[in-house]
Amino acid sequence: MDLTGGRPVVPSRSAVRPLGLGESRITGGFWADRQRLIGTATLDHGRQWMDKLGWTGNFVRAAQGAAGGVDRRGREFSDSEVYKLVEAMSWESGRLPSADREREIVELTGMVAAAQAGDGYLHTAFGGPGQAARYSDLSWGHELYCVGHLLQAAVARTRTSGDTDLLGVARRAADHVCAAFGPDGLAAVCGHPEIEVGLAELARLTGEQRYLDQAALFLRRRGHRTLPPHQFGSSYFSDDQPIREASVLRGHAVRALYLTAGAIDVAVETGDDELLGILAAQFDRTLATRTYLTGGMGSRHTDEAFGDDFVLPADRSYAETCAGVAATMVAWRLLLATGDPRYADTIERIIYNVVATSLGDDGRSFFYANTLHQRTPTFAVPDDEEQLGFGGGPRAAWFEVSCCLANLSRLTASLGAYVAGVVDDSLWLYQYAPGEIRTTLHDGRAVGVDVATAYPDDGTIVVTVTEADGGPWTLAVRVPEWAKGATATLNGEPLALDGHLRARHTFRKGDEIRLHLPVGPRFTFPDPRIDAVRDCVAVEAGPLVLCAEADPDGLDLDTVRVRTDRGPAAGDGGVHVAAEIEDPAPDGWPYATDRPGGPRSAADLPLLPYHRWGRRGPVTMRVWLPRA
Ligand code: FUB
Ligand code: ZN
Repeated sequence: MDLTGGRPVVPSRSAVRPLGLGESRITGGFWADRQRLIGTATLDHGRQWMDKLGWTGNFVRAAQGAAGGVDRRGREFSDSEVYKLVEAMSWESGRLPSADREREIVELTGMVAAAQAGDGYLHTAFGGPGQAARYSDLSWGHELYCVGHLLQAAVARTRTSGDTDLLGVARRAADHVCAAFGPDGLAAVCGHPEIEVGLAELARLTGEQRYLDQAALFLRRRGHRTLPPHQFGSSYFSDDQPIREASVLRGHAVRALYLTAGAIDVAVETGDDELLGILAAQFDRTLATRTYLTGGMGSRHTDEAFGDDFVLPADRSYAETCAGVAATMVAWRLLLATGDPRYADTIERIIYNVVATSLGDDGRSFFYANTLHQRTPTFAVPDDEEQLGFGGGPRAAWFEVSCCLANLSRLTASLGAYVAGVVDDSLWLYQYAPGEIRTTLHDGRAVGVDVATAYPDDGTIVVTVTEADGGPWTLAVRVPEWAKGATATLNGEPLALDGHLRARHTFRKGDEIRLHLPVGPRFTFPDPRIDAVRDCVAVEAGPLVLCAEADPDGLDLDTVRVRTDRGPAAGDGGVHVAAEIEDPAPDGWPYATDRPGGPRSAADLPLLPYHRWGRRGPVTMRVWLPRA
C-alpha cells in the first residue's frame, strides 16, 4: 500500500524518490488556480461531453451486448477518454477529497466493469455483436492503447484511495493482454503505444513480473514493420526501427513519447542501463533539434508528427497538448532515473507554455494544437458545438478528437507529485509553487519545508524549514538554466550556488532559504538551422515564453521588426520591446532581385505571456518576431 497519497510513477530503483500527493501539496499560486479550475469545471465539462456524445454510454451498451453498428459512438479510442477522465478525477480526489467525486468514480468504475468480457477483454468498438473482430485492426483500432489508459487510471485510483475495484478490472484486462499477446500469442503491437507504460506501472503497483515482461515484449516487437504499410510510413507508429537503434524521436509525436515513457520504465525495472542511456540520448536530441521554444513537439499537421531536425515552423507548429503531457511523462521518468535536474527545466517549460496555454479561463475550452504564430485572427466557436477539425484553430469546448482535455487534467491534478523528490539525504525542490512538503529522507529522518513564492510573476522563492530532527541534510533547489545571476541566502547569509542551490546544514525549524531568480524579460535567439525563424527573436521572462497579440483591425504583426540593440523592458504596463513597423510592400509577386523593404516607423510593442494568448477575443499572435 502506497502511503504517500499517490504518485504517478514509482520506480523500484531510481536516483530520485518521487513524492506523493500526501507529501507534496501545492497550496496557492499559478498551479493551485489551475488545479481548482480543473476540479470545479474541467472534469465536469469532460463528463458532460462524454455523456452527451455517448462515449460513456458505449460501456453501458457494450454491457448489454448491444454496442454494434450505429449504436457505438465516437472514435475508436473514445474509451480511453473515459479512462483518462477517471484518472484525472482520481488525482483530483486524492488532492482534495470530495464525496461527490468519489461517487462519480465509483459509478464510472461500475460502468466500465460491466462492459468487460468474461475473459478480461475490454473495448467498446470491437468484438461485440455487429462489430469488427477483436484485434482485426491493430494499426488503428487502439484496443491496447485504451487498455493502457485503463491501467494508468486504475493505478491512480488505487494509489490515491486504496480502492481496488478499478484495479480488478485493470488486472483482468492486463491478464487478457498477456494471454493474447504473450510469447505464445499474437506476435503483434498496437498502432498507438501506451499499453507499455500502463503495464509497467501496473507491474510496479502489483509486483506482478508478467506485466513488466509483456511490456518488454511489446518493446522488442516494435520497430520491425509488423504493422501494415501506410502512407505515413512505419515511422508514424515508431515501427520503422528497433527502439535501441533509433537516435531521435520521429513519427506521430504522442505515440513516440508514450512509447519512450514505457521504454524508460522497462529499462529502469530490468536494470537495462544501456537502453536507458539510448532513450535519454533520443530525448535529448529531440529537445535539441525537434522541439519548439514552448517545449511543444510536433511540426507536421498531416500526421501529427515530428518534422526532421530543425523543421520547426512557427506558423505550422502543431505542438499538440497531449504531446506536451507525454513529453512531461518522459522528462519526469528521466529525472527520476538519472537525477539530472535539467529534465525539470524541460517540464517547467512545457507546463507553463503548453499545458497552461491550452486550457481556457473557463476551464471548459482548450487548444488541441498550440501554434506559435496565428496569422489569421482566431474566431470564437459555439460552446455547444463539437469541432471536427482539431489540427489548429481556437480554443474550443470540444473536438471530435478530444484527447487533450483529460490529458492536461490528469497532469495538472497530479502536479504536486512533480514538485519535489528525495535523493539520499537531500530534499530536492524541482518546481516552485507555494506549498507544503513533508517527507522522509532515505535514512527515515522526517523533514518538512513550506514554500512561499509569487513565481512566475516574481523570482523570489522562500523555503522555510518546518520539520528537521537533527543532523545535517541537504536542501537542494533547482536553478533553471536560463537563470543567469541567480542568488541565494540561508538565514540571510549569502549562499554560493554551484549551478543549483545545495545547502547542507543541520537545519532547525524556521531556517529560511531564499532563492532569487532573475525573471525579468530577456531576448532569445534561435539556432540558425531553424530556417523558419532565422533572424527572428523571441522574448522570455523566467519560464514564460512571451508573445505579441493584435486585434484583427489593429497592428499587422507581420510588419513588426524588433530592435535588439536595447533589451526588453518590464514596467507597470507589462513587458515592451522597441520595434520598427515596416510598411509592407504592395501585394504582388513576393520575390525580387532586390527587396529593400518599406519605410519604417518607431513603435513600442507590448508583449504578454504566451499562455495568455487568445483569451480576449479574436486576435493574431506571434512568438518569433523578425529583428530590425
Ligand atoms: O490516437 C489517439 C490520440 O488522438 C492521439 O494520441 C492524438 O494525437 C490524437 O490523434
Ligand atoms: Zn491530444
